[in-house]
Amino acid sequence: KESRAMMFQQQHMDPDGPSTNSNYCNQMMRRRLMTEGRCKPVNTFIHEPLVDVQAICLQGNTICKNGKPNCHKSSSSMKITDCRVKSSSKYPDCDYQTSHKERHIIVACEGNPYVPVHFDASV
Ligand code: UM3
Repeated sequence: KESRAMMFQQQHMDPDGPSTNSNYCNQMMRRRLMTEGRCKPVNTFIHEPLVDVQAICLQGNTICKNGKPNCHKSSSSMKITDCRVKSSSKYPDCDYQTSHKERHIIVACEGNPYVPVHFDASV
C-alpha cells in the first residue's frame, strides 16, 4: 500500500508543468489515476520544486477544513493548476476545466518526517 505522502505526490505534484494546453487536466487527472471508479471532482496540481512544497510543513500553522490542527499555509504564493470536473462530464469520460493560478496553498502534514499528505485549499 502506498503511503499517504506518496499519494500526495502522485495526486498533487507536477514541478515541471504545466503545459500551456487546455487539455492539461483531462490528461493529468487520467495519468495520475484520479479517474478510476469515478471522476475526482476537484484536484490541484502544484508547479513548484518538491523541497519547496515539503517546506510548507514548517510554515504558518492553521486549522484544516476538517477541524484538525495540522494544516500549514505557504508563506509564498505558488504556481498551481486547479482541475474541476465540468457539470456536463459523464464517467468514464471525465472532462475537466483547467485553471492556472498563483496562490498561497494550505496542506495537511503528518508523520516523521513531517510531510504533506493532503491538499486543503488555496487562498
Ligand atoms: N482539493 C484540491 N484542491 C482544492 C480543494 C480540494 O486538490 O482547492 C482536493 C483535496 C482532497 C479532495 O484530496 O479535494 C477533498 O477535499 P486529497 O486529500 O487527496 O488531497
